[in-house]
Parts: sequence; structure tokens; C-alpha cells
Amino acid sequence: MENQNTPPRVAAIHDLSGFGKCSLTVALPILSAAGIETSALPTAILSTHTGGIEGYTYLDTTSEMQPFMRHWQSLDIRFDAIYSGFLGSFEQLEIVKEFFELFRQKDNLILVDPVMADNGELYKIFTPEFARGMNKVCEKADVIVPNITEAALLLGETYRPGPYSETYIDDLLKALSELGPKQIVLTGVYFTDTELGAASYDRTSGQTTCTLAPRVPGYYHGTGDVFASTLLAGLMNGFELGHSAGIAVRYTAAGIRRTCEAGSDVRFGVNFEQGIPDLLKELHLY
Ligand code: PXL
Repeated sequence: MENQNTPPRVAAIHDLSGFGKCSLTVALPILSAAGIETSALPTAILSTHTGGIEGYTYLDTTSEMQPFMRHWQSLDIRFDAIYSGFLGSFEQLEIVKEFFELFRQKDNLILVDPVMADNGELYKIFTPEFARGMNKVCEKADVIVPNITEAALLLGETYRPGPYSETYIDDLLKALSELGPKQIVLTGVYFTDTELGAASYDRTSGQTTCTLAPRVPGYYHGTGDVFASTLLAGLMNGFELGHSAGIAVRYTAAGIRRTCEAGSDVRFGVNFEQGIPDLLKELHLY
């Protein structure tokens, strides 16, 4: 019998990119450090992520996904949260919806990061049809974490580059919540060129919050995954949405700053590891 002192359990549905710090290689360490037991359902296995690195290998693991979930179901495994990210095909969109149905409980949390685009462009392996399919996955979520490009795709709108007005961000948040999810966290929000952060909206409380951090120039890879994993770590540790988004902005921005100061290749991911002690303090775990 499990007692009260067991950690919350999350199912993380993402690819495993061996090098380049994104997806599972970010979600697993952040969630584990935050005291959360994490099971991995890999959607693909790559040598590196696909963002600006040539020659990567790609093994699609779609055929393993249903056998994984059936086995987990046969073991009566329960998840306090389900967290999906990079999905590689239409078929996977269907499988993930099936996963949500199988493992949905009254009070567990489904968080979808609709990974498919950034900076006004779809990642090269995705099509506009895939974006429409992602809509249906988002409908089933409690929380979604799109960036502004993904938000525009989900809403069937044309992408607008920033800086943004508060009204535009507010309208996006409310329109996204009408797709189904009660809670929205929008990343890549900025009102001036010197700051960047995230805005959140909780339809139940009607509360909107925004947290910004000083902007570091350059496009750092994997930051969306660091952000979403940290957001979930906050939520699973009992912090409310806006507070969790704030923790995620500060942690992600600190990782970017550290990486910039070290002069590392922006494609190789951010140094989130050395910020883990600070994150644990913010989460009141240490
Ligand atoms: O971080 C998003 C992401 C996840 N997984 C893979 C990617 C990307 C973005 O390019 O290529 C494989």
C-alpha cells in the first residue's frame, strides 16, 4: 500500500533527443529535482533535436506507444499529471488523446505543450494540418503552454511579431481558453525589446498575470521545455498558476543568462542544471 508520503507521479510524453537538452532530457531532471516521480513515454528517439542541427537520426516510436500504455494500464498505474510535448505524427495525436482518456481521473492534471513552431515558423517536420490536429489535443487539456507562434496556429490566426500590446495578449489568452483548457500560459510575451516572459490566464478565477525578465539576445534552444517542465513542477508542488509561471520565467531566464555568459552554442540547450538549487528554494523544497 502506498502511504501519504509518496511523490506525485507524472507521465511525460515527449521525444528523447540524445544531445541538445530538450524534451525528456529536460523534463526528467527538472521534475525529479522537484520531488516528482516521472514516467517517460517516448514519442521518438533522435540523436539531437531538429533545431538548427543537421544530420540528426530519427527513430519514430509510435508503434511502442500503445503497448506502453496498455502495459501501464494493466499495472493499474495512476498519474497525478500527464504532460505531453513534442509529438511526431498525426497518429501520435490520436494516441495521446487515447492516453488522456485511459489515464484521466477526477482530479489529475493534463498539461499540453503544443510543441510545433516558434518565431513565426513551424518546425520543419510539421505541416499546417498537424497544427489543426494539435488543436484537438489541446481541447482535452486542463493547461496549455503555447508560445505566441503556436497560439496563432491553434487559433487559425496569422502570426504577429512583437512587441505586443496588453490587449493583444489578453485577447489571445481568452481565445485560447475558449478552445477548452481552463488555464493558459503563453510564452514569448514582450511589450518592450528589453524584457521577455510569460502571461497566464485562469478562466475559473478570471485572473491574469504576467512575469517578465530581462531579455538576453539570441534564440536559445529548449527553453520552452525548461519553462513548461518548471511550470508543472510549480503546479505539482501546490503553487497556483500565475505563481508557477513566475517561477518558470525566473528559472528559464537564469538558465539563458548563464548559457550566454559562458558563450555556449545556442543550439546546445541552456544551463538549467546549475540553477536547480535556486529552483528548489523557490519551490520551498530546500
Ligand atoms: O524543444 C522543442 C523540440 C523538441 N523535440 C525536438 C525538437 C524540438 C524543436 O526543434 O526538434 C525533436
